[in-house]
Parts: sequence; C-alpha cells; structure tokens
Amino acid sequence: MYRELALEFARVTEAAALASARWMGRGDKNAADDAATEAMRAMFDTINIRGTVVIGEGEMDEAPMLYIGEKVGLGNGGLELDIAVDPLEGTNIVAKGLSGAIAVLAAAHKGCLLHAPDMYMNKIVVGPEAAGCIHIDAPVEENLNNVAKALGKEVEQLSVVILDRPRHHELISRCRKAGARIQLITDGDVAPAVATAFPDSGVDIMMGIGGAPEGVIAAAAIRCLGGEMQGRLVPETEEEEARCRAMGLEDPRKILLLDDMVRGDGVIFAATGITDGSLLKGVKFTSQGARTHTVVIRGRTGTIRFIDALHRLDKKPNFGRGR
Ligand code: VTB
Ligand code: MG
Ligand code: MG
Repeated sequence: MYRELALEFARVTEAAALASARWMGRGDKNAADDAATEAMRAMFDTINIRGTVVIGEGEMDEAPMLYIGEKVGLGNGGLELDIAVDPLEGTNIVAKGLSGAIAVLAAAHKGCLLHAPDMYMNKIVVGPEAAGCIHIDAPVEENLNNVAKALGKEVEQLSVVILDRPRHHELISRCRKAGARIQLITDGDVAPAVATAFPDSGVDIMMGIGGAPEGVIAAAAIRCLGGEMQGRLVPETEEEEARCRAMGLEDPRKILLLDDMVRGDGVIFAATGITDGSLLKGVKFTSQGARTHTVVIRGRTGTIRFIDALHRLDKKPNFGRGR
C-alpha cells in the first residue's frame, strides 16, 4: 500500500468530519450523516486509486453514494483497493452534541476485507499488550482477569467500554460484579475499539454487540496496531443467515478472528474526530477556520500518525462541504 495514500485518506476523513461537525447538536442526524457522506465521496475522487466500496452506506438502491459496489477514486491505473467507510460513525452522537463521533475509513488490497453484511456482530477487542488473553466464548470474568493480568493491573483498574443497550444488561452487571469499571456509551463503538490499542486512552477492553460493518472497520485498525479482536455475527432471521452464507460464511456464527476480517497488512486506517472522544479531539471552528484531529495507521509498518490540522476555510471555502 503506497505510503502517500495515508495522507490522502486522512484528507478524506477530515473532510467528512468537518462537514458533519457543522450539524453538531442540531438534532438532525440524517443531515449530519448526509453532509459527511457527500464530503467523503467528493474527496475520494481526488485520489489516484481504483477503489470499490465494500462496506458503505448500504446497497445501491438504498444509498445515493458510498453504496456497496460503488467505484471511488480517479482510476488512472491507481491501486485496486477495497474500501470500508463510515462517514459518520455515531449519527445520534452528533445530533445531540455528545462525545465520541468519528469519520472513519479502512482501505485494503482488493479481496482483503470481509464484506460484512449489515447486521449485528458480537465483539471483544483489546490492545497489543493483552493480545492472546481473550476468548469471545470465555466467561466475561475470565477475560477480565486475563486482560488485567496482561496489563499489569487489578481488575478494579480496568476500563471496559460497552454500548448502553438492554441487550447488554447481563454483561454489564457481570463486569460490575467482577469489579471492573465500565464506560457506557450511547453510540459509536469503533472509536473505543481502536482506543484499546493506546495504553493512555483510558480504554482497556471494548465488548458487546454492535454493527458488523463497523466491526470490520475496527478490525482493520486493530490489525495495524497488533491488538486482538474476535467477532461473531448475530444473524437474527433466516434471511440474515442466508446473507451470511451468500458472502461465503458457511457457518454464520463461526468465530471471526482478525485474519478472517482483514487479510494481510496492506491496510490503511484513518479516522478524524467529529466530537471529542477518548482518542481523538473533535472538530473546532475558530476565526482562522477549523482544526481537526486525525489518526492514520499503516498496516505494513505499523506507523501511527496523529495529524492536528488547521484548515484555512477562507482559502478553501468548499473543504468539507461535499463540493
Ligand atoms: C449503533 C452504533 C454503534 O452499532 O448502536 C450500532 O452507535 C448498533 O446498535 O456505533 P443499536 O442497533 O442498538 O443502535 C454501532 O453502529 C457500530 O458497531
Ligand atoms: Mg454511517
Ligand atoms: Mg455507524
């Protein structure tokens, strides 16, 4: 994966973040999502790649752009890549002005990303120091103990991120009984999943059921960072099971390891904060323009770059506006 693409992809998530940040707290999640999607789509077409969206905003008939199968990039003989996007991960977060929304993408060589269907996935994610210490089917108490040991902490010092949903009541109460600390989030499980790989982020484990497409996006980052993630799709109907089989998963409920979700290290992951989160600061507008905070990670080398960018919107009035 060409190294200059890292900066190009950072510009793509910056544009999406800037566009949706204009909608922060305005109570309109669809407008925030559309703005991010349009801005991301427009920026892709400044890059010399031959990209195909494999995880996106939905099927062609339900999403006007960044739909699954859409070609993005200038073409021009550029690299053939599979692209997974979530222009606005955490639409409700932005609509309400809460924390933890990001614009995010992962790109990999063609055929290297699992084409996860739009359904639920059970996930457990830890950073590099605790890799090899989790199992998605182990009792949660056992995972907590093993991760604490690997991190050289007491279970009482662990911080576990879980989506605040009724489906997680048992998980939450068992974590609490075991003594672990929990950060309940309203939405947006990709950012905390990635944060587990940063020891000073305040997030040690992310677990629970969220979106499968976002699971693969998080897996791309964790793959680059050397952490561990396990997932299991949660098909809820026969139709969903059929979709799993159609994408080549004979057993829809098999455990998905990192290698199953992201093959090889020809991967780039980029995310820009929209609202403040554990890893990334949100977009700030100033008299000078706007400031964005982005992380971009390259699988081949594992280099992590945090890009703190000041955008002179007076010179680039269309940046982050989808045009
Ligand atoms: C959302 C979203 C998460 O999972 O909650 C979703 O905020 C699914 O859960 O970031 P619900 O259907 O209960 O809302 C994620 O999209 C991503 O995994
Ligand atoms: Mg989205
Ligand atoms: Mg999402």
